[in-house]
Amino acid sequence: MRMKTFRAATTTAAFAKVKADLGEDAVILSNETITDNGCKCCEVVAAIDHTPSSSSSKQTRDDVVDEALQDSAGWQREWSQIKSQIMALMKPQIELNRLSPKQKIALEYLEREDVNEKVLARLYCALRDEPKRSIMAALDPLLKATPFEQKHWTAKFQAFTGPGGAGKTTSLVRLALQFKKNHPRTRICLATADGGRGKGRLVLKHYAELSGLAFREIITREDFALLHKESDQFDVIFVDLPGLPGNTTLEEWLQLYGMHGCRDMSMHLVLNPYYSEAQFERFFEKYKSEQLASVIWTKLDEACTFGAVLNMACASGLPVSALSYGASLKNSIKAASEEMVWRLLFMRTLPNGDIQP
Ligand SMILES: Nc1nc2c(ncn2[C@@H]2O[C@H](COP(=O)(O)OP(=O)(O)O)[C@@H](O)[C@H]2O)c(=O)[nH]1
Ligand SMILES: [Mg+2]
Repeated sequence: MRMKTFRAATTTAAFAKVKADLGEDAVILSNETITDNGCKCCEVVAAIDHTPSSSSSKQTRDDVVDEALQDSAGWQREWSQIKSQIMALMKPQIELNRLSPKQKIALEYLEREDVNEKVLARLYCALRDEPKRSIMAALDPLLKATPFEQKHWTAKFQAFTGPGGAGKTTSLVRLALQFKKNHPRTRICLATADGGRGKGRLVLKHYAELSGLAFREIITREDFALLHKESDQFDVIFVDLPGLPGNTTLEEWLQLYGMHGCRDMSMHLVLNPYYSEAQFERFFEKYKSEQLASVIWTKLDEACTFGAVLNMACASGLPVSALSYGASLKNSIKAASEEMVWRLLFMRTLPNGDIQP
């Protein structure tokens, strides 16, 4: 048996080191938060029964590329066949002449705004042969908003997840400060699980100190268990989660940190509207979780179409809770309403009234 100790700023980073060095079969013997040179970090002791095989090192780079392409080419061919068959089945059924001229214009407009084919097909089914039905009547059931206000979001833990750079830390700080402004006596804690020494951690710490909010770090599952135990002293705890590395899914990450199934937690997925369709599909797989409760859209000021907001609402069934439209800390995020989203989609109007070119 080979035993080795790994240290890293976070549990995720330490586990990644274990995987890279000892492989998938490594057994974790301990996982603790320790202090190293005055900084908190995670120490994992792992062991493996055998020496990892080095057969892969005999492969040349060309072998590896060939092997990967062989696999993916077959898979991609199959997928694109399925996709084109589905589209071929659907397309002829979308007969635009079964819509009124007004409905047709609305559908064509939404297509230009990057509303995807699945959503357009649903709208078409709701409108066809009903020339008097308004586009809004068909759209209404597809998208809901639950404004990010204290009365709507009552769980003790409000966690922010999503890809790196999406605007999680920024939105979290802005929304926490809004809670504080609207209800000054609320006992708020800002907790970071995003990298022991990362920039997000410093931002959160800075604003917590500046605004008299409590601050906690979550480096291992022990830290979260501890925070959970002391959670009675806070009314709300905002948790900043990291962008997840590699193939790690949100569910796996939550299991690792003991947050999986935490009943008193609402999780908000932070996204930008200008990712590609393929990227959205990937994020959808990576971040899907029973614990997700809403989507927060950020960087609206940098987007030129907003179809993604509707696409995501239809695919996930999640309400939109906040809309962010600027890098500055003040006046750049609003608790979402359905009207705001429709203005965004149909008039390219941001929640502050600015119109996107
Ligand atoms: N233009 C614009 N920039 C934003 C917005 N929200 C966040 N940012 C910027 O995006 C960058 C990444 O944000 P951050 O909160 O650190 O992302 P995280 O990695 O998801 O935590 C920062 O420079 C933010 O100032 C927004 O709504 N509009
Ligand atoms: Mg961050």
